[in-house]
Amino acid sequence: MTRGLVGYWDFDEQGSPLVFDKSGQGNDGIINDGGSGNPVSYWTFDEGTGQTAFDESLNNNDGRLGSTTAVDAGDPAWVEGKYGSALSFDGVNDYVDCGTRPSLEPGYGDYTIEAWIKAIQDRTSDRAIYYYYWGTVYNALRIILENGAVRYYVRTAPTNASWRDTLTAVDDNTWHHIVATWKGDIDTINLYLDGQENQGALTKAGTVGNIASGGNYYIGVDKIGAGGRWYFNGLIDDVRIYNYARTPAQILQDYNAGFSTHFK
Ligand SMILES: [Ca+2]
Ligand SMILES: [Ca+2]
Repeated sequence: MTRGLVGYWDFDEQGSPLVFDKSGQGNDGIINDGGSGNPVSYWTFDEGTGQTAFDESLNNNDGRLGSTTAVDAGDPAWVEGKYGSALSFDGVNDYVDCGTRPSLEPGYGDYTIEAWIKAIQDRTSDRAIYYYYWGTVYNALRIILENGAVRYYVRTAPTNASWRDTLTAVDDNTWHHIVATWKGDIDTINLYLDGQENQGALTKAGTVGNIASGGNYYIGVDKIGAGGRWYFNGLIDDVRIYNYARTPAQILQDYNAGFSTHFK
């Protein structure tokens, strides 16, 4: 073996849940703070190869590319990402199936969905980025592109739903940081684009209740099979799920990769 530096952590991340090994050996770590602040799932898509998108959180909510663990038509492609590598979804049949995940189920509680996306222009409906459904495809929490804008939508019964769109379309083939926060106790959604609040009016039909357990999580599609058809068209990177509503200051830091100033 060649002798040299095999681990170098300078802890300069300032707010990231990860500590990066700057030796070039890839020995990155995730901070274990007892679970109060870190993501309950964190898919970096930095594998760059293979059939598994590993969850870097302590919950091991790993996702499978496509319909099987073998190479298949539903596999998104590994490409250069916002940070490291990312996954490219073809808008036709590509997705990641994250399965049934108790650690991601919010019940009545608060949560946050964050991702970097680079979307090809597509002024249609329901291009799914992150999706959880149970029972029927319409009972769901979802973050999607709707006519180019980011939409967060949650529905717990046919007449109980809340949704909100960003004011700005993001399907311009450049990287954008998108965030949706949900506060269950006050039935409120907030949307952030590139570190800043960016949202139209909140629409409510009834009051959203408990998000049932036992459903299925996907990245890049709403649901496979009957009733499912809405695939994302573009790149997705660095998807994080938190079991609380991140604050505007935390979201700005996440956008800036842990720093309070944006360098690029
Ligand atoms: Ca596959
Ligand atoms: Ca990445």
